[in-house]
Amino acid sequence: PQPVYLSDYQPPNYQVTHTELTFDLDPTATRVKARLMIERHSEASDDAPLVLNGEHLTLLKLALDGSPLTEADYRLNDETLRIEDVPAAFILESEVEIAPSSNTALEGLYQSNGMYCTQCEAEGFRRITYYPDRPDVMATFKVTVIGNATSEPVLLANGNPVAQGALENGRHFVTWEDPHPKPCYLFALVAGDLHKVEDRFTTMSGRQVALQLWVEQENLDKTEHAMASLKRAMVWDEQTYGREYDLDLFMIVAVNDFNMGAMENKGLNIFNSAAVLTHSNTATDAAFQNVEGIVAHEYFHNWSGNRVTCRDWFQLSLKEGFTVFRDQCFSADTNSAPVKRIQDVSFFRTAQFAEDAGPTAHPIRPDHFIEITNFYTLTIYEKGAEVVRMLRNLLGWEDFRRGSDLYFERFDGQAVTIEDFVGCMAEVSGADLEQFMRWYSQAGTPEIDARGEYDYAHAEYHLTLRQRTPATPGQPDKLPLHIPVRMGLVGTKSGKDLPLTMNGETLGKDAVIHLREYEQTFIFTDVAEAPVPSLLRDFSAPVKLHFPYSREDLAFLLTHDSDGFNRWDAGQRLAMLALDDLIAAHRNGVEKVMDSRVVEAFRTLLTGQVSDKAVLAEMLTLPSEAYIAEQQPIIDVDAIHAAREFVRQSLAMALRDEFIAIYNDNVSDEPYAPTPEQIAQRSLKNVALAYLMSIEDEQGLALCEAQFAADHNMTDVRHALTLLVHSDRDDLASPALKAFGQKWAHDPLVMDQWFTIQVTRPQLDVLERVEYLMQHPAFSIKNPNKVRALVGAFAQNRVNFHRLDGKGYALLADVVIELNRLNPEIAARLITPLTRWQRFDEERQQLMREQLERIKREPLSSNVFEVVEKALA
Ligand code: B3K
Ligand code: ZN
Repeated sequence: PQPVYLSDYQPPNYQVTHTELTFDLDPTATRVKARLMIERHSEASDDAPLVLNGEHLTLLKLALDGSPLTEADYRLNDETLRIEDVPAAFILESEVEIAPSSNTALEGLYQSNGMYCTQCEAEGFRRITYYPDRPDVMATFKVTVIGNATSEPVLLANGNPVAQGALENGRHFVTWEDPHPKPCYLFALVAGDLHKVEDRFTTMSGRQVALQLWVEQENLDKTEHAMASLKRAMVWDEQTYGREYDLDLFMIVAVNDFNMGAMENKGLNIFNSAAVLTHSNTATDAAFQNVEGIVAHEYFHNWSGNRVTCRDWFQLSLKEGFTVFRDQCFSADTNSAPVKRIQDVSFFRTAQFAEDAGPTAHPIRPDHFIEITNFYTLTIYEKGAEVVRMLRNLLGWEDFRRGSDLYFERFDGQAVTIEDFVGCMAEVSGADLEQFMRWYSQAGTPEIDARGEYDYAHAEYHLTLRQRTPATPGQPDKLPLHIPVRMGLVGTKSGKDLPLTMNGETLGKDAVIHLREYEQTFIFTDVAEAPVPSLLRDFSAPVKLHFPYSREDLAFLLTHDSDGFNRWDAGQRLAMLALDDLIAAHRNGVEKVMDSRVVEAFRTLLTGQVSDKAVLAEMLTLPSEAYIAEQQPIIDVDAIHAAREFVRQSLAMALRDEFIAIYNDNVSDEPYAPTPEQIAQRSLKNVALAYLMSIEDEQGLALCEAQFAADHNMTDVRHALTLLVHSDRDDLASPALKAFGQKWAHDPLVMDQWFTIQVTRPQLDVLERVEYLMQHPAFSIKNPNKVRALVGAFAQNRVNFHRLDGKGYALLADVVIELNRLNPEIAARLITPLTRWQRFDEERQQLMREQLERIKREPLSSNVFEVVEKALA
């Protein structure tokens, strides 16, 4: 497979102005008729050939302006259909046959639980019909879907229904029209035995929009939260960005087999059922919040993605980075803003930093790829969102909003680039964003080494910041970035933020300084007392910041920093210092001793300094093993696990009574609601329970069993079950696990949780459980949710996946090899943990490489090929 380069971009020679499709559905022989109105681009040469994409299609008919074409008139291969000689404007008609029931890749038209659905982004439309499958070709669509009236009573596509009726042989049809020109990746079709929940929304200009959520019958009671989330998102986008919905109908459909979370098809969003269905008995608080965020994300794409789309797939972060930023802000406004930021950053620093440090590191705008599907990454999405957030912070909200208005107005109905977006921001604000653009082209996580010195005699504080970005594949040398560092100086006597003065200018108590050079010293004057600097507040840039804080400094910031995010981060840094010592002790076979300063810091937290319970729950949560691993030069899986367990148990023993008190104070029998208040209470209570269970405290065990037995809501039940299964008390865990599995055998989303709970336990019997559970009737390798819940979750279980006999790696490779044939997109994602081999000890490096080599010897999809090739480079 050959890479595509951004620098080779050429505008299309032909535009499709209008597309008419007719689908005659059949599991093994669906007929797709296309009627395309095509025009040559004014700048294209007269003899430019027409080249259409098409894969896995059987061509039955082809006609140009009504005249049938014969094989002499065109050239066909596995990927393209090429017609040399075409007029400046013409109608091309084609008919192809496809087989949705054998489409296990879940791209194009496929079947899920008997129902038909589509996934076209990025390049799936070429599996439906011959077409210029690229986002800068935008057409209006008219689509007729013909199906069996009994098995497919519901026939959906984008836009508004304009005609419907009965046909012979028990068949019927519905015709849909979408008046908004769109690229084909936003096309969607759904057909099946679906049931709807309906609501209404009145837009800010007073238009009525019908909202429909389509699900299988048994899921009708799981739609309320998604519908409520949708309405909140619609209001938020009007109030925050002035964006109104633009069709009379907005539909969401839930399907069980879906590669990603969801897809923003115009007017017809298709969702992985896991990303839309919730019920208090089946979904956790985290799932409720996830659903709210994804529903909002896909809805927000209607403007940031659909009305204004990407010129080419290198610009993917244009729509994804901006839309993630929008959904993050929505969730922050709807729930607890500090907790949302803490959770997002915590995930980002664990997973995106790891991606940046590995062999698949790439810029937010890559300059080449083999398989675009491999680039739906944390870098494109989450780092892209961090960069948009930096723009918001650099410009301030008002200018950012004016830039966004200009962007939507100027480029409405167009396919554009990242320069177009940033250009609008620069134009409205007058800001110089030239150096800032490097964030889009330079890969890797920048590191800032900070040093500070207080000069008593002159009442000055000197802060020196040095930046460097480590080399990444293909980018050995890095240029300095424009990094906004939000900061304060916290007085050690007063415990308060000190006024900041630089070069005679008063900056307030919380300011943004701009690091643009490799090294810069910032001198603050009139600093009345010795301060501790609070740097990178609210994670103002996606970087690693190092400062030689003492443990006393961190304990001080933990209680005095005015920035909630940095208070949390001080706690994490303090815990990391203790963990580092313990990891070293474990490696050296020295007895582990708990740092009493950490215990005292936690005691202070537990005895009432923090009023926001959700924030407190986050502050009491230790850095994850994955995050700790990211901080180590070489990952020692066992030492990390042992050190973290030691800290957990030491805290639990020292603060047992406090944890019991917290638990008891936060038990509630109120009816379940996914409100921020209830979620905060549950998370705090459950953090306390986890500490108690880490020492298998009798009282903790009793509370845990009671919480499971009370069966009040899935958050509490799942947490209690997880703690039991992850404890050494198999006598209690086994019956609970069995009861849970029997109770929910009919519900695939709950069974996914049942799988995950079992394969994330730390005991060393997990590999055998995975093998056993892969034979369970509720498991299917063809369903991406199942693969993620069982195999994906196992590969995150660090002590078990990284077993020294290499069996964990071999198991993952077996599954990758099988999925490479069935679903290359999921196969390529699943390899990720193996690609990180360079981070481990030599023995494990060797074992991981062996499995990568084994995969490489297979006949590979381009998806898996690209990842394995990079991993072994
Ligand atoms: N835009 C989709 C991505 C689907 C791509 C799958 N190959 C989901 C989202 O970001 O909203
Ligand atoms: Zn998106």
